[in-house]
Amino acid sequence: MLRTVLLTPPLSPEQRMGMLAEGGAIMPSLGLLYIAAFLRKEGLSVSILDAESLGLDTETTIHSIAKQNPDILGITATTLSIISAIAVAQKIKTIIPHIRVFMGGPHVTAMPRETMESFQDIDGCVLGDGEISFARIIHNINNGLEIGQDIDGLVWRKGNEILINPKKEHLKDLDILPFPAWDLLKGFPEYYRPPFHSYKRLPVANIITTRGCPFACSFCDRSVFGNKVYSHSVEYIMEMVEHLIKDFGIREISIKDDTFLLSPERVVNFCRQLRKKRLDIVWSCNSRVNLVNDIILKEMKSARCWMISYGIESGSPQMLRKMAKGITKKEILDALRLTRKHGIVSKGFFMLGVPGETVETLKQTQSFINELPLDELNINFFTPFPGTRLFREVIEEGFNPDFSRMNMLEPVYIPKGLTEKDLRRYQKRMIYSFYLKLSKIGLYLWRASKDFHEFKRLLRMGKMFIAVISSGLVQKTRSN
Ligand code: B12
Ligand code: SF4
Repeated sequence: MLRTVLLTPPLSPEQRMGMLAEGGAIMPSLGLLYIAAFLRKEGLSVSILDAESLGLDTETTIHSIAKQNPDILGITATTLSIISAIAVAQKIKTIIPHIRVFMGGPHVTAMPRETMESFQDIDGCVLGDGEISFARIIHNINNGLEIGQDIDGLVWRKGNEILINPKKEHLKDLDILPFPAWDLLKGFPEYYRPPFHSYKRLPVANIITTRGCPFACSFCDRSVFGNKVYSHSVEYIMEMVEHLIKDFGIREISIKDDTFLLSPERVVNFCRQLRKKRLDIVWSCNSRVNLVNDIILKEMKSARCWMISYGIESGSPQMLRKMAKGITKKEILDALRLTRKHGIVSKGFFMLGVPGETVETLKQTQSFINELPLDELNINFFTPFPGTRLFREVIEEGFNPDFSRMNMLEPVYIPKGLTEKDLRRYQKRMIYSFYLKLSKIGLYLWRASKDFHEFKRLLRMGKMFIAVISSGLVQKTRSN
């Protein structure tokens, strides 16, 4: 039987998280876990090498793959990891010449032809969700058929030609998928954790309950799942959570959906099921500010949701329009007030340096941040990812992307009239003026005195903050 290895490419914590490397996330790729589970269900032989999380370098990664002598290598790649992914593909082919290398994930879904044209060692790129297409590719190879025959969403080679089978449709019924194959991950769950400030209790598992996002923020890469939303049923999610608790001892869930709160009925049902089953689990999720209200937040709080991360992005209405966020400053304020009223921690994601940003708009963001009843702050730099509207815009302006720096902590794009120093200076000011306030410190101490897990979380934050201040630089991470 053909053997397949699924790989996250090597990427050092410094490349991913800059100076916050030590407290950065070590999270498995759910994409690969879903694919592995699906291949296994199809009777195929598969293993996972999470080189990124294991902290392997390219050489050790190649050695580990070669030891397994696979016939097929499937690599997941973001824009940040594409260069590393290609390095592995090139080297492994010199050691196992018959191996077929396929890639999937956000970067190649956005730039398949360019990737295939530039790198001959890649046999194919799978567009969008990969479970069914990848299983079919392997069956085709097994049966001696052309690899691209009848495969939806595959870019492949036929002789010297690159052929594109467009992605016609996404997987609609997510419940046909077996649960992600966490059991194939070496060291799960002990070895894995979200960034230092984003969990209360270990071990944590990240899960996805929906795929797709109907909104169209101009900086956001939604190439993989598109703008239609497909969901797992609440029954599926409950079973998956119970499986995580029972088989892996998971005590916290980090819900990574783009828009978990899109369907209020579904969220309320989820919260009620969690309560009814009395599962010992706390959880957090991401949301847009215009998807919360009193009723939803009350349900979430009573189902032990402890943190919501909101994409706020800017305090300048002009920048919010440029980002096509579709939210107003009033909606932001209302959402944060309500979140605080219900005793849920709020984290705000901000993004500096979108085209059109000026000192004036940066100042607006800074003063807005200080007005907000917000508990935590994540400030990143705008990064033009392929597949986004703003990527096309800045490429036309002459922007030359260096993918290996695109971790959102490096200001890779500098808007006209600003300098890198300006962006870093405002980032630093915003973070300092936000955290170093007596009222904020008082709030943290009060919360810490009520909850031991919150105390430990705030201690981790405090330690990291002091480390960052003492090194004189401030950079923050973004998890969505
Ligand atoms: C959770 C998450 C993280 C977690 C965990 C990452 C991980 N290992 O999955 C952490 C916090 C570590 C993280 C870090 C980063 N992330 Co992130 N992350 C996400 C998020 C919210 C969910 C990922 C997920 O679980 N998706 C669900 C699974 C089922 O989908 P999937 O992984 O895409 O896999 C499917 C397909 O892509 C395809 N597929 C994927 N790989 C392969 C491989 C093969 C061989 C095949 C055939 C198919 C295939 O099939 C899979 C199953 O259908 C996504 C947004 C999103 N909605 O996906 C952003 C997202 C992936 N992250 C993004 C970014 C920018 C980053 C960071 C650079 C910055 C940051 N935010 O910290 C770093 C980079 C880390 C890296 N390794 O390169 C961008 C990537 C854009 C781009 N073009 O690169 C996204 C798309 C968010 C966005 N819209 O901008 N991230
Ligand atoms: S930023 Fe969030 S809401 Fe906007 S398009 Fe991306 S996933 Fe959707």
